[in-house]
Amino acid sequence: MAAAYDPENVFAKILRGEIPSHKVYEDEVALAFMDIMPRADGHVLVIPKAPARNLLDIAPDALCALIARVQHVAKAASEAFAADGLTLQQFNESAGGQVVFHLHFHILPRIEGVALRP
Ligand code: DGP
Repeated sequence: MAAAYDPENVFAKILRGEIPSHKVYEDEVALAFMDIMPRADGHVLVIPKAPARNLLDIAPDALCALIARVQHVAKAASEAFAADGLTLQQFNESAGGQVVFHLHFHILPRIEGVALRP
């Protein structure tokens, strides 16, 4: 899991404004935007503004700052979508299910009895 960060990944392009996104939260640490292939209503991605390929590629203090933003956005998404629960997902490297190689957390508001879309 030691591959280098590629600044041409799609989320880096979103951060630079080269690709449009539906932003729902932004500060100096993080950006949150709607997933283009939502697996639940209100499926949001939270990414750090600083380059980090995955969970193992970020300093612990930066991760603490980022996870605070994840919690903030998760609360807002849960309220906005009247969720009964919440699923948080985070994938690392191809073997771990990661497709875009800029660290991100999936926030998936959940409704009782409603499965995630594939
Ligand atoms: P993964 O790396 O497996 O966590 O999946 C990447 C996620 O990013 C997937 O749910 C789809 C989403 N995604 C990929 N490209 C774009 C994009 O250009 N815009 C947005 N908003 N989401 C994207």
